[in-house]
Amino acid sequence: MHVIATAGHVDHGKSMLVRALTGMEPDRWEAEQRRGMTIDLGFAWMTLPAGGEIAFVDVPGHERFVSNMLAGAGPAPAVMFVVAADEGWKPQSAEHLAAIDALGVRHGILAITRSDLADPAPAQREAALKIAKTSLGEPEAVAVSAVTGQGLPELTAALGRLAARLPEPDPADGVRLWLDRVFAIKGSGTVVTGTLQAGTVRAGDELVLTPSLRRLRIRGVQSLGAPASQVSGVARVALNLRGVSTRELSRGMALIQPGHWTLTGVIDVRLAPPRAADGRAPGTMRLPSRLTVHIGAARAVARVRMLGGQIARLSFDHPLPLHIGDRVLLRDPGAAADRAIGRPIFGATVLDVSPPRLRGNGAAAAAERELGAWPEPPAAPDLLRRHRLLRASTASAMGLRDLPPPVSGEWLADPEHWQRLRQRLSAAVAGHATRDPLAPGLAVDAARAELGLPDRDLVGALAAWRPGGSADELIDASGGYLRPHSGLPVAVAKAVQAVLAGLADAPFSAPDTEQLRELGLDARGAAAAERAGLLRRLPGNVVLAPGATDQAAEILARLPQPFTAAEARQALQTSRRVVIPLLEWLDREGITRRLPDDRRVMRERL
Ligand SMILES: Nc1nc2c(ncn2[C@@H]2O[C@H](COP(=O)(O)OP(=O)(O)OP(=O)(O)O)[C@@H](O)[C@H]2O)c(=O)[nH]1
Ligand SMILES: [Mg+2]
Repeated sequence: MHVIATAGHVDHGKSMLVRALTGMEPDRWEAEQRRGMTIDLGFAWMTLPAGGEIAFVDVPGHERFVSNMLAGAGPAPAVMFVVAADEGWKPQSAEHLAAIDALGVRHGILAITRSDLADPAPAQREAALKIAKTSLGEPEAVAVSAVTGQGLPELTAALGRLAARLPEPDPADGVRLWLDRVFAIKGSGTVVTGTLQAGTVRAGDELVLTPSLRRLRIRGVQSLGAPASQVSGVARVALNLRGVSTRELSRGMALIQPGHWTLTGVIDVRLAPPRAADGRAPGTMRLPSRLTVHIGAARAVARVRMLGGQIARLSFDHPLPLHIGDRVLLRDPGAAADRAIGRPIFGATVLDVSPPRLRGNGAAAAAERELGAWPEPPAAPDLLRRHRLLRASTASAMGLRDLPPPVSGEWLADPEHWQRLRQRLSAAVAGHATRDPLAPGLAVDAARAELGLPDRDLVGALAAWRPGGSADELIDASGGYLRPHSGLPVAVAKAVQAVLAGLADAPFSAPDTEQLRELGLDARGAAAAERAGLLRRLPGNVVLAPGATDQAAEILARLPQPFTAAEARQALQTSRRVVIPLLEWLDREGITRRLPDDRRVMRERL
């Protein structure tokens, strides 16, 4: 199925043309029929000769009902633009075209109606010139008369060609159904309708209503008046909802598939110049501080903050379910209508649905510089550069696709930021090890806090990440601590940490062979640890922290000289088993000197 919205000035024959094509009455209200004027959206559909259906969303042309027009055109992927042969281009022709351009609609058809009343050529020429400057480009044009039937077969054929060109959205996409009608049916309860742009709705599915975030179950699905077990976009759909009354629902609310959308009250956008209006090139655009923003069938009041150039930050009076890349329409309903172009209308592309707060001087200008350089639509790498770290689920809900592989669990990282974080972590770990070599390492939670990371798992992932550079950047992590890489097998490194932890408070109480075995450090492991500079080994299976010998020398230097081995043992609060090899090592290193009576003096004191 295809959905096409009508557009065009009041009384130019939109509804009558839809009626002629479909045999259905789009003006549903008694008041509409009495006044011969469309007030609200109308719905009718036809079957193409080649098969397939076109559902029309017929909009009002009167300037008082532009809001209703936008609710109908907003979610429609294509438009049937109507200009009356006898009246030609009129203010709402211009206003509707500006809206279609602002919405970025690329597919359409130009119908020159009431061709029985005047030569359609001048109206067609003028309309084609105006339309050519917009997103619609050069649509097929057909002259018709709903009264005589002239041109209707040609229009039907052209609609078939248009339908064949329309892109097929992904039925697996997340559902966002903008409600455009809400009513009750005796016996089945509450029904809502809308233009489903993509994704699939099924009876039994649960959707989330925005902005209340209430979960609602679909009791039944209908499309074009017939029940269906499921319908994929693009389609007109009617959903029978369970457990909700019509009073709680209104046009502009949306039913969304949970997890697929970001409900946001603040967005950053790039404004598109209003080409349809006058073709003037934009500099820095000037906008009023309050505008009405339209998307789908919704509208909200937006506060506008220009960040510079064509980049603006919009804050809504109520949140909307949006994706990056969504196109929104902005207008100033209070502005005096320009005679030629109606009220000004702007299109804008959503660049960010959860923009960071702008803190301090220059933040707006910096944001403008960054966002101004983004492609349209922006992609995952652009958003990651701005947000640095994003959960994959958050990125999907933002509407990003082709996500890079996560750095840890759900986390995606900007590559440059990740590299910087890794450097900061290396520095923090190395710094900690130098300041406190006897400690088991930098605690993971301390590292998380120091780097301002949102998740402690990221610390482990950073530590394990191998930057392209040299091996001395490697970090060992175990037991909740980070240390500069020792090159030791994990088990040995762990045992060494346990030994060093035991020595932290009593640096000369070296564990004995039995204790070493219990801690899991054998002679080979100890030798490797010594080579890695993590331990000092002395004869007799004595292991100490690397700094222990210096520490011993300091303590011994404070003793009355010369001193005996027993005095040294007392001063160091250790045993003969440790003090004898320690003194012999100090002798060999030339730090102490052994006298003939077996006492020792510090060399410097000699
Ligand atoms: N002669 C002639 N009159 C037409 C034709 N199409 C529409 N009309 C007349 O034009 C008037 C307006 O037609 P509508 O179809 O209601 O126009 P509309 O564009 O839907 O108007 P709004 O919905 O109010 O914007 C009616 O009086 C129709 O009879 C046509 O092809 N030929
Ligand atoms: Mg009408």
